[in-house]
Amino acid sequence: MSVHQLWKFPRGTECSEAMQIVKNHLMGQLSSEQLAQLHDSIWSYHSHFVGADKCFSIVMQRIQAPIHVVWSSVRRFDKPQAYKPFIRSCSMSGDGQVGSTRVLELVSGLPAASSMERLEIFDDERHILSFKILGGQHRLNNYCSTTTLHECSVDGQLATLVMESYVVDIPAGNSREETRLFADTIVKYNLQTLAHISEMEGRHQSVEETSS
Ligand code: A8S
Repeated sequence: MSVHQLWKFPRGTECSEAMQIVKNHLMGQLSSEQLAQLHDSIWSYHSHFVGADKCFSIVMQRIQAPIHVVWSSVRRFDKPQAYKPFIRSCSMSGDGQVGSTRVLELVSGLPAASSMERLEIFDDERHILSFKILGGQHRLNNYCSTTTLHECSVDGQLATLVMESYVVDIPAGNSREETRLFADTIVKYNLQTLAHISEMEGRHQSVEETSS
């Protein structure tokens, strides 16, 4: 069984099997100590129930900026274009809490024009955001993603580990691998942009702190 065929088992013996799949996937990128620390979060937020016609993936990004700086961009459900370069505009309905929806217009040149999305989980304290795609002009039906942020340190400096996992229907005429490659490319690009702007903001804030 590979990572994209992960099943969410009830807690118990099989649970460790599901965890193992995610862990194998993240192994090269994290030490076993870090994996142990992230165990509960991976289990609760990143091991999804995945049917045969669906595709699952998890992407990680280390950011050399404190967690509050990274979260200040991720938490803005009304402003995803701040770090998602393919989004041209966003209009949100609701108060920014769970159940709020947003309609996105995308930049040109993509095989997609718009997306309608609903906020599913929003936890300001634990730094968790999850949204689900309800519709739009694109091919990623029933896309549902969860992003969690984790404090870590890189060379003794406060840093952030971002984990983003998703489940999506495999479109007719495409393979699971094609679907995963397409969505992973977008998610990785978003997270690299998030790293770039957070690291700039983090440096800006630490300069202000030392000069004040
Ligand atoms: C996100 C993640 C993804 C967004 C994809 C994968 C999308 O916004 C783009 C192109 C598509 O074909 C699908 O966190 C869709 O936003 C850029 C419109 C959903």
